[in-house]
Amino acid sequence: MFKNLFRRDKNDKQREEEKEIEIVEEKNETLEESKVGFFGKLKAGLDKTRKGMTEKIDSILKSYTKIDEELFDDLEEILVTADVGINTTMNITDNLKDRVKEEGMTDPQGVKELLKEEIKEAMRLPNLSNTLKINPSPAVILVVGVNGVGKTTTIGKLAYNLKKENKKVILAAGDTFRAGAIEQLNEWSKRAEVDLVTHNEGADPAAVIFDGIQAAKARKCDVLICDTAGRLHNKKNLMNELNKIFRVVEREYPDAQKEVLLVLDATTGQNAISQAKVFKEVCNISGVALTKLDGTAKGGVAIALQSELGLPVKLIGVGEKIDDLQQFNIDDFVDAIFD
Ligand SMILES: Nc1nc2c(ncn2[C@@H]2O[C@H](COP(=O)(O)OP(=O)(O)OP(=O)(O)O)[C@@H](O)[C@H]2O)c(=O)[nH]1
Ligand SMILES: [Mg+2]
Repeated sequence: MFKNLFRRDKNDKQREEEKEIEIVEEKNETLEESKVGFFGKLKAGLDKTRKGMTEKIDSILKSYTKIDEELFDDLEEILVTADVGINTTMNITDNLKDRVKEEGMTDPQGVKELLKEEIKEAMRLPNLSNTLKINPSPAVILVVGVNGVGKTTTIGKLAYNLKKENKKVILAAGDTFRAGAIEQLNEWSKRAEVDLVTHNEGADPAAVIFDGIQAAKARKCDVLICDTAGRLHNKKNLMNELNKIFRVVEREYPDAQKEVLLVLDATTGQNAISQAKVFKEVCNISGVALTKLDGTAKGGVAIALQSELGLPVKLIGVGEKIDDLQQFNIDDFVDAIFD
């Protein structure tokens, strides 16, 4: 009797364990699937950059029988054309030449793997992380950038992603300047199912951010994301306007994590780099969201931003849909371009 009971117990236990194993396997599969989905989307989004860079590199390397100076010149041209930037390109190829010499490499085909490693190395920044500064909560993300780069869209997508991670998110419609901007953010807040704080068109942006902070505190939100106007300023006006907002955040939310996220449109290539330089002079940019990578061969901009300007790319836009924003990761990014 006891033996039977024990046996039944044991069988039950075994069944439970088997069930657990099944569940774990299922979970791993979904993890695998989402990893494949993530990487597939990244690869698709970087398709044009891959064609402009890796396919050209492949055909150049095939056309050489030995590694010489001319080969490096051709590689440099490809990198510069992909908007990697001249200084970064020179650094990468100088290091590449050293590595080729060190390893006594003679086959041009071997250069590709070394180049990939050197690009990753050039992008690695000491003491800088590619992860958004939002933990532990609460956090404020101020989203800045010029006209039409994708600020509002990126905010909508980011709110959606954070909500999926069970974070309580609130948006503040700090772009009170452009007609229709508040309504556009309202649409995104509905899609992402997060709250929104607004004032009327023409109101003081700093007052909207102030109210956003009060709402975030009262509703115990994890992340407050603030939209700002992308009007083309001169440097002084831009500085004054942003500094007013920063002062409100510092005063009203001193304990919150602060991320100043500069949105740049990858399709504008070197222009994006110039914008980054101006914003860097005006305020403390802590990260970049690089949008519209899906529509351009200029994905090399990400390499220049990291390596030349020391600005960590934190998010990348690979399409217009709500789930087309990804966290940036150096290895995934370079692998997606090269593999
Ligand atoms: N293909 C593609 N389009 C994008 C991406 N991100 C934004 N867009 C598009 O870029 C356009 C401008 O986006 P907005 O979010 O309105 O840009 P903004 O910076 O807020 O513009 P202003 O408010 O006028 O300063 C929209 O048509 C978006 O759909 C992206 O990653 N890929
Ligand atoms: Mg906008």
